Amino acid sequence: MLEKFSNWKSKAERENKVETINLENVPRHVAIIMDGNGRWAKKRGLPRIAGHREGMNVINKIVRQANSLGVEVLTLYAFSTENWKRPKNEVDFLMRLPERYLSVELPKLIEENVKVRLMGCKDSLPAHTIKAVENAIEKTKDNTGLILNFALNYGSRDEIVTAIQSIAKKVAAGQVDPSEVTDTLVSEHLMTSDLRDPDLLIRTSGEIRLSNFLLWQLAYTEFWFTDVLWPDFSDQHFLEAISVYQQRTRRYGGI
Ligand code: V07
Repeated sequence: MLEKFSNWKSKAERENKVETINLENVPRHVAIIMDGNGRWAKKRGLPRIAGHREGMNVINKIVRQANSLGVEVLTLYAFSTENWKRPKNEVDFLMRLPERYLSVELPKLIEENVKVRLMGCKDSLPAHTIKAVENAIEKTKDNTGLILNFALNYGSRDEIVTAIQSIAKKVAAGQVDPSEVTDTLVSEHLMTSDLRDPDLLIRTSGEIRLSNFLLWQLAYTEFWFTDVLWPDFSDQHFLEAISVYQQRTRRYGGI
């Protein structure tokens, strides 16, 4: 798979690829499962955390590219509720990444009109992590460009359970009739209530599963899987994903 992309690295070819993108039919919400960081490190005899660091560096160029293509929302799966099971040193390192990322990138995100958002259960996140992210949310709240939505301590079944509990309370209190529990009402109780459903899901590193990510929201989404490991993911791969998305959706008239 890597060989397949290696000949795309020349500037001319890259520009050629950009030309094949129809700017009228860019997916409005792209969600990414950024997988393969540990494997990338292992292949090089490096500790897993080196892979996470490298993976973090890839985010910038994808954010910039998504923003310039006119993508409205980019949702990145940074940490799942299952990731707590990893070794403590790895979890501690991961929990420092939002601060590290934002200490360098926040000024640029502000400048580029990007709006930072957080999706997930804040309860068990360290205070230093929440503080850094909330600062970024506050500083970018009036930005009108790309919404950069980080899924941190996110799990889709938990999200759906919480939504059901909250609806059930309203039903029990007589505020909602069971017949009023609809697709729309459920969507309104999810963490993504004010975002459209993803148009395109990308998962790197060859795993073909959802791993408890946005189960409800991905009902009609186009999926694009690649063997490329997240630290090796490039602008070219992102364009390839969008190009495939466009080929698949063209027959529906770009709706
Ligand atoms: C994390 C780097 C990317 C690859 C996937 C796992 C490791 C950026 C953030 C982040 C999160 C929130 C925020 C700003 C940045 C991040 C974690 C892991 C836990 F507001 N990368 N990254 N957070 N990785």
